[in-house]
Amino acid sequence: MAARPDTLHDLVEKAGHILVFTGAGVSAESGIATFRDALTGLWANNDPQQLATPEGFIADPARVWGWYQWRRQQLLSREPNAAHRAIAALAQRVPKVTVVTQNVDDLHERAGSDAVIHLHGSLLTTRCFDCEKPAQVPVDEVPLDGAAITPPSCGHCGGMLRPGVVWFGEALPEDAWQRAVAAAQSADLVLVVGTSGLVYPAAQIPQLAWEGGATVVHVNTEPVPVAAEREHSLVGPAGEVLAELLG
Ligand code: BV8
Repeated sequence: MAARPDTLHDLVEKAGHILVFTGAGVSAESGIATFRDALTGLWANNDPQQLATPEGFIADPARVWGWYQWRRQQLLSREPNAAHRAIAALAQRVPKVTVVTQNVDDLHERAGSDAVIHLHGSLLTTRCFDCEKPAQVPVDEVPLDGAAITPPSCGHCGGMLRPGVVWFGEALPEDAWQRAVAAAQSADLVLVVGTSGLVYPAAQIPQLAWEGGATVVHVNTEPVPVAAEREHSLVGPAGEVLAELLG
């Protein structure tokens, strides 16, 4: 349903608790490829859903570790975009804003959002694949696009280090999940920004909020089919749409 923008502006002004639920599309204008985009360079012939799994890591640790090191390197040279900044600024004028992201980058934090809930972990953390102890690994070598890099060994048990992200087939962090569910149950407005809604259980969060009586506004470069009342689709790049809606 295409709501008149002024009614959506009213909803933002009157909201007590806004839940902002983001996916890879919110970072697209920062130059970070989304999951659905063809992987760039030498990764083009790899399927992220094969690489982003424990099985993919066990099968070829150097290829998976190299991919994540390359992605970390890319992230260090990227900046938050207007969408991240509009979301961060929202917290100055709404009593409560909760940001729940599927993304593993730190662009919401670098734009100024606090207490961001990461359902799929973080590209910037590392832990041991075996003993699960956290580890610090600099992105010192500049991995070439597509370079395979042997993962470092754990200082405690000698196991292989892995990125601190949630892979397909792995459980989401329980605390993050519970906090996201609680936010969905108490929000009165949900902005769903830049997600294809294909990955579960994360994709349940906007639905939970809608079932709790919230109004859901999708922001996406593609129209999102909206079947119910209290659901709207705004089409366009998140940076432009959010600057207009939240400006
Ligand atoms: C689990 C970290 C169980 C890694 C990622 C039903 C219930 C539960 C599970 C399942 C289920 N069905 C299937 C499953 C399994 C699986 C799953 O969902 N598979 C999918 C593919 C069908 N789920 C899991 O495996 C999850 N774990 O269920 O565990 C369990 C329980 C107990 C014990 C053991 C196991 C774990 C899933 C987490 C996977 N990890 N990321 C990494 O990043 O390398 S997911 C990955 O996809 C990213 O996090 C990404 O964010 C996420 C979702 O994708 P999107 O964010 O939506 O990005 P996408 O590219 O798809 O879309 C971008 C959108 O933006 C598009 O709509 C585009 O139009 C739009 N856009 C583009 N540019 C812009 C824009 N919009 C606005 N402005 C723009 N400029």
